[in-house]
Amino acid sequence: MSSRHDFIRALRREPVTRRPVWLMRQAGRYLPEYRALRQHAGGFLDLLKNPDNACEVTLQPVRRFDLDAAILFADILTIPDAMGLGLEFVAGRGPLFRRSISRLTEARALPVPDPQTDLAYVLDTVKIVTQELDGRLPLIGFAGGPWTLAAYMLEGGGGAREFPRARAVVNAQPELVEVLAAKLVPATIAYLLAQARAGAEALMLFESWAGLLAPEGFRRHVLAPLEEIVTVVKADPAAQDKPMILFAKGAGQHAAALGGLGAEALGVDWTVSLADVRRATNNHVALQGNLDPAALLAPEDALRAAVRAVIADFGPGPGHVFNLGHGVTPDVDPERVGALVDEVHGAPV
Ligand code: 1CP
Repeated sequence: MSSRHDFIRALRREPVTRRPVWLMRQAGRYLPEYRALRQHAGGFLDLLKNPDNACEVTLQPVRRFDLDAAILFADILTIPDAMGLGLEFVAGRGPLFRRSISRLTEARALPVPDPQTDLAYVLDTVKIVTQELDGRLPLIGFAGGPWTLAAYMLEGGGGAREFPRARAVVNAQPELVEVLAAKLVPATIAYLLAQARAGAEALMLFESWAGLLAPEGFRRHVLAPLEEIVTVVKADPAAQDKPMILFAKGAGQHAAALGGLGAEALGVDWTVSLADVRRATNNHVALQGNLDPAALLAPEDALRAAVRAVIADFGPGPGHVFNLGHGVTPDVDPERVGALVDEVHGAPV
């Protein structure tokens, strides 16, 4: 079934009326209206777990800018939280869990959450947002990739960007990562399908810490679980016509393998060329990306030139969703985001 949304059409590599654009972390701290609501609500978790607040935050960027998709305001850490790890959010330190996992017995004892009960707040947000959008824009549902979630669960605390504990486990006790994946894969499948049933029109997996792994670990802990998720989700009538996007940050050299997992699109970070990824994937998948997020800190002329350079790098033909190579940072001036969107939409398709 064809879609009238350019975003969905681009993910299927169909012709578009203009190049679609949305930005990772388009909702967030760079928006004064986000900071105000967050303060009023009490904190990040009070935004996340309250569907009316989460809906409002989801809609803030699409009200302000002419974006082509909304992304559900939630977090990838909702699944480990629902497994009982206890998500906390400490200002200045980011997310962390009250409990971490260090033993096989602890991993084996983790429950697989039922999204209808354990993540009802997310599904309620999807329903409310879908109602509010009323078909004007598609909503992106998402989940974290199993490796990235496992890395947080093994590490426990936030702020440890290099994940030393998680990487030690990959080397010393890879079966612990696999036991976690055996819980996270079915949990993620159920979660994504529930979001699709609640109204999400595209589904994205964030494997944000894929770049930490050596090639063998990447195959075992990133490719294999993602393939299982994509295969099962795609086989379900609830999600058959909902394009999937895989974003494995720092994994540009694995583009060919990622492109063969069955998802319609790959998210691409800014360290690789879209033209190279297109070649590596034989032009069989759509690409989403990949402006360096720091370009939003440059003067407007330089930003607009950087946007045109990404578009030129992608080259002719359908299948490009413009995005950053990672999220909008809190220090960005919202006016720059407006200029970016304007430049993308003004470019020829
Ligand atoms: O107010 C605040 O300070 C909260 C900052 C914040 C926000 C806005 C966090 C905490 N999460 C979110 C929302 C969020 N997280 C979205 C919403 C939709 C949007 O993009 O607008 C999404 C898709 C995520 C996904 C997410 N959370 C990822 C994957 C994407 C990425 O950035 O790589 C990751 C790694 C997280 C964990 C997380 N949650 C929050 C922070 C600060 C982090 C990163 C922590 C770390 O670096 O370890």
